[in-house]
Amino acid sequence: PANNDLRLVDIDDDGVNRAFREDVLQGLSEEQKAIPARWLYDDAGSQLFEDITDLAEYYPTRAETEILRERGSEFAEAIGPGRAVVEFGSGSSVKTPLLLNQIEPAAYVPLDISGDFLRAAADALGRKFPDLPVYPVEADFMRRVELPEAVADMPHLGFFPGSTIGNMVPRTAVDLLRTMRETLGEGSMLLIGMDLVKDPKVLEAAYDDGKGVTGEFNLNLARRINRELGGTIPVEHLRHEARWNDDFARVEMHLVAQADLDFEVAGKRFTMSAGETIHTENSHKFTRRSSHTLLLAGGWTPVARWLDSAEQFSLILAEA
Ligand code: AVI
Repeated sequence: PANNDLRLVDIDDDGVNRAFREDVLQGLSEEQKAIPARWLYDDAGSQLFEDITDLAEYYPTRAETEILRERGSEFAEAIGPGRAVVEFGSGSSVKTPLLLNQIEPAAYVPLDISGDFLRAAADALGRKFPDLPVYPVEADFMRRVELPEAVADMPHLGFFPGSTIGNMVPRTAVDLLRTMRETLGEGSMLLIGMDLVKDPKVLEAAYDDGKGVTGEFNLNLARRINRELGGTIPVEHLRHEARWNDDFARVEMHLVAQADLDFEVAGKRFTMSAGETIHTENSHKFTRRSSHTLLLAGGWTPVARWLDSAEQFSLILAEA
């Protein structure tokens, strides 16, 4: 149930990440073992995710970038000039300049929980757009954020690309959309990427690529547990699996035990029978209707929707 929640990072006295340990111990104790997907992103995991975005099978990044490149004049028309663009989780993305280039923004406010990412993103943007005021804010965007005074009176555009919303279960996604609405305020707009339901073969390939990069990304979580929590998980006996769950319209990542396993984490003993899995990620996929329903439940009214030429991915503009 707590799977795919994003919360503040919390380091205790002995340098162990307390929230990580609690999530892992709790998650491994459940009937269906499950660990929240946010723990996939340590340094190694973040690098592996960057590598995933270049893979032939992983279409979402290319599809969304195509929309941003090709449909800019339509965005500009629908959004209008003079907005402060507030990016939720500003990573190191190439997508932001594509948007900023088109819409004549008044300011750019990258929000990120990681100060390092934030400074890197702000510096890169500052070089590309020397005349654009940039106000980085180090914050957990799962909670309401106080925007900088300088942009308080401007109309806001939230930007949440990548279909990251799909990594949350609907209840958490709705909470986040409502929180974003509180952060951005009346009269604001939101431009959000949402990946589309499609042939399960295409989806499973996107999450189980031929080079095994996604497998490494998933297995890195078990390695991280061993590294940071004194774990003895026999990683060589786990296999990466991507599964389409049609009832919930999501791709799930699992680590499947290849034998009966017996291991320790943070001094506690766990067992897995051969074939049993640890569920490590959900990536929900949307239809036109399900994306609109989710946005409406979160307090946003969809006003425009763009797809890439292969109709694999959607970017939706909504208003508060
Ligand atoms: C970050 N997020 C949108 C990616 C996705 O597609 O759900 C994470 C990912 N997991 C495996 N491949 C990519």
